[in-house]
Amino acid sequence: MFFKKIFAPIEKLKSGLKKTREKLSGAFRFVLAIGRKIDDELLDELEELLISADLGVEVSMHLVERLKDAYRNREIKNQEEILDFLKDEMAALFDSGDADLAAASEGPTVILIVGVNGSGKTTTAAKLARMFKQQGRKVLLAACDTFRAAASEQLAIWAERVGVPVVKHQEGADPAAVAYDAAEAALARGVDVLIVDTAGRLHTRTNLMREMEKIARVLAKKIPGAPHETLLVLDGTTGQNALQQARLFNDSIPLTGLVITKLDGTAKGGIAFAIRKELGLPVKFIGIGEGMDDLHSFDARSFVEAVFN
Ligand SMILES: Nc1nc2c(ncn2[C@@H]2O[C@H](COP(=O)(O)OP(=O)(O)O)[C@@H](O)[C@H]2O)c(=O)[nH]1
Ligand SMILES: [Mg+2]
Repeated sequence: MFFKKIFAPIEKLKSGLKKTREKLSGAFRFVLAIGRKIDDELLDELEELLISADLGVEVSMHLVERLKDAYRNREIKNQEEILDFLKDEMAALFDSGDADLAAASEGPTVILIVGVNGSGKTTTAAKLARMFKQQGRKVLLAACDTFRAAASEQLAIWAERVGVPVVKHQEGADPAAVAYDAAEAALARGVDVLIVDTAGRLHTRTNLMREMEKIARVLAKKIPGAPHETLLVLDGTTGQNALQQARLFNDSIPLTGLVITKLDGTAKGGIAFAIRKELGLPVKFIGIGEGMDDLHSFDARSFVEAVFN
């Protein structure tokens, strides 16, 4: 197996998602107070609650519709069964096997990391490098954020902590040239995984998207099928804004999955559902802390349990 998924122990997940859980479970207890009848008023309140928990209008309406059907069909008979029903439905919104990573059939597997400035790309690249390294893979990092000198330096510091080499150039260098060198080095050194960190800010959005395209093109020329994964990193604390960013990137470059970071610092964790449903892109990893072991493979069932229990 190329990559073994690393799930967070449920206790760690629960403490990481504490803020989201406090917001959701408290509100649910209120809406689903004991003895309430399932009627339009309750369903309206529930829908509002789900929307306010950043699940998005589409997901919230879908869940409430499913609930209505289930009540009509007598799959559920009273309000005490609602929460479990919703948990099952939410887990079902994510397909299983989602968190798998594509691998090259031979030669290096290339993972391209994209996202806006500050979303957690560099940190995620390093955490991923660590995961692979711990699984005995030979890893190389590429510092394609040449927009600021500090960016390459930040990745280099992480690389040293994690114990993997990094390819970097001077500030202002062509990021595609870094990608080129990194791909060559990956081939020459027999690397298993090349993780490419990129810039999240340029003079214009169009420039940024063009740069991502160019990096991907250069990688593909050197390594067949590369990038095998293009992961969009989203800052979970930005709620609906993260959804906007996801749309923007998804329109410009073919994404294969999402990483939602900083879920430890927010009550807006419900955004994971909205993003999953709207973009149809799997959430592959979640970040629940700044440490190098705080990135975890995403599992819908345990996410739902951690958020609602
Ligand atoms: N609390 C928390 N902070 C994170 C997480 N991921 C990244 N960060 C922090 O977010 C900030 C920006 O991260 P960085 O990787 O530099 O973002 P980039 O600009 O996209 O490369 C840093 O201070 C990181 O430590 C996370 O999962 N949880
Ligand atoms: Mg960065």
